[in-house]
Amino acid sequence: MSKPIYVLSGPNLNLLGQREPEIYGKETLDDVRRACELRAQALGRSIVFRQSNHEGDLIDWVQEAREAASALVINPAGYGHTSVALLDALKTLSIPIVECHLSNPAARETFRRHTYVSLAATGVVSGFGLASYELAVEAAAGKSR
Ligand code: CA2
Repeated sequence: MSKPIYVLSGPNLNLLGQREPEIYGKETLDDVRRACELRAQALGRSIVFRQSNHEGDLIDWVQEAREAASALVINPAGYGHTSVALLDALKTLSIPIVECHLSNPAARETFRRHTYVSLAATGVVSGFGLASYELAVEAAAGKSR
């Protein structure tokens, strides 16, 4: 049995479905969790799905994933654009890392064009709403065992 794929979401994503549906979609984070579980199950894999508004929680979970996960999917949200500490944690992993965004940050404000997380990511999925997470889980499963 493989280790689970960790699926981590950063700040404000707990509000998904309640604000700015034209950018982030109308689904809630619980809908995203269910979709990821189903996609992982179809691939014979499992997930650990967590969200936090706190940078330190995300860093602790990335460190946990070093031993406990087969691959990591992360939507770092705003911290992707700001957090060298999160990048440093990600760089300690030797498992595949898939960066995931609901929107396409490259098509938005210029400050969203750079993410520190991309420097550690195996690949990036952006712009497909909830399906970005499903595709990211699929990519993570395909890159790990
Ligand atoms: O498109 C994404 O998934 C982002 O990671 C979302 C971040 C943003 O800072 C990134 O540039 C792109 C923002 C998440 C905010 O989440 C909200 C959810 C519901 C309502 C308002 C914000």
